Amino acid sequence: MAAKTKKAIVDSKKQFDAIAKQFETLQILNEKGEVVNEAAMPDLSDDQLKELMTRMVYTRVLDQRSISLNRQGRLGFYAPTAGQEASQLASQYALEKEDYILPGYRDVPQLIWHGLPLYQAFLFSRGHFHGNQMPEDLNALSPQIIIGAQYVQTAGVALGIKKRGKKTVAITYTGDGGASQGDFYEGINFAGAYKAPAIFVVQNNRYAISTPVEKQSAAQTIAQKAAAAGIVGIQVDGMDPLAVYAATHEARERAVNGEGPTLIEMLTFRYGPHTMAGDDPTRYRTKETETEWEEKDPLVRFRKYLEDKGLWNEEEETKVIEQAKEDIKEAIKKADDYPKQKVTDLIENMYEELPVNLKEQYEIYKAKESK
Ligand SMILES: Cc1ncc(C[n+]2csc(CCOP(=O)(O)OP(=O)(O)O)c2C)c(N)n1
Repeated sequence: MAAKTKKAIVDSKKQFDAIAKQFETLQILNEKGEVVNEAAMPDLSDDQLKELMTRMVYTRVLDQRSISLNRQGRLGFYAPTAGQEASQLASQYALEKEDYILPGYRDVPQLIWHGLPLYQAFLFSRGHFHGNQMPEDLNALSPQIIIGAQYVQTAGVALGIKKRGKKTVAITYTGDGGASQGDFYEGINFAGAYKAPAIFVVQNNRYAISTPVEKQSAAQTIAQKAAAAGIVGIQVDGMDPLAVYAATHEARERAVNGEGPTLIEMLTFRYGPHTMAGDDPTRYRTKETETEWEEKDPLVRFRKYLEDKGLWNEEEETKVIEQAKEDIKEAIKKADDYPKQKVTDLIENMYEELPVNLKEQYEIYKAKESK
């Protein structure tokens, strides 16, 4: 006899709705540049607000120039950043100099603003080992290419910081695709278990190359994945520099106060292709989607906000653009003048002690290079 239908033990709709409610998007500055959440407003001086705008404008120019340098064959690997300036730069701006950054391949701007000289960023793009040699006073690892790996490394770096009793944090960045990787879960879980001072950022730009985020996961938000690791999770409007700054600043405070890691999902968009290696975004997203996101542009809304406060104008912006162009010209020249990478450099930088087969090859190249 068939059992009588009972009321379901789990009300799945109720459960999903409750989760969605907990992870509502934080926004402070709307698309028109109006403050919509005064209570969450971060404590930034006028000079700091202008500095953040300066960095975003400068980085947009750097992106445009990097794309054309790549097309001229003067750069190698390049992952465009336009659209992601708020999520990248306002989060970095909430850090202190001693904090560690563990970036992904698209996160070169955060490294630059944390202290990586521009010419080294260009050498990184060219696959030169010097582009991966972080300056002594720069607490950062070079950009990770293996999707998600930086999450596990960040848990380790953050645990190291904790064991040394330092009041600093380790921050890492991945994309929405990265949040499907095993390393993502291992990293947030480990850091959560040890209450390590880590900030895990997911820049949800809606596509992992051509795969839309909806196909990556059944979860309604990426932020909610924090709950399974027992850590704080928050979703922010990643096109809003003030929301990004506020969420990262608060996550940093929590981390240095011994309250453990935070997972921050930033809703953003990359305007360009995934990389300059040849994907064609028109094959996986519509013009309407692109326009919809361009209307959320972080520079446009922040410019409007600052202009209304009398802190920004066209002249100011032109100055930043000209400065960026000049710096880029100088840096690319410095990268061009830097000694070419030798095969022996590559081998020396890979191994502390060479395996026998490489020892032989190393000697052969050493002899060739000395001619
Ligand atoms: C472990 C691993 N698998 C696959 C790849 C190839 N790959 C490079 S980028 C990418 C998509 C990543 O998308 P997402 O995490 O959303 O980051 P985004 O580039 O959009 O910032 C993939 C699959 C890789 N680099 N590493």
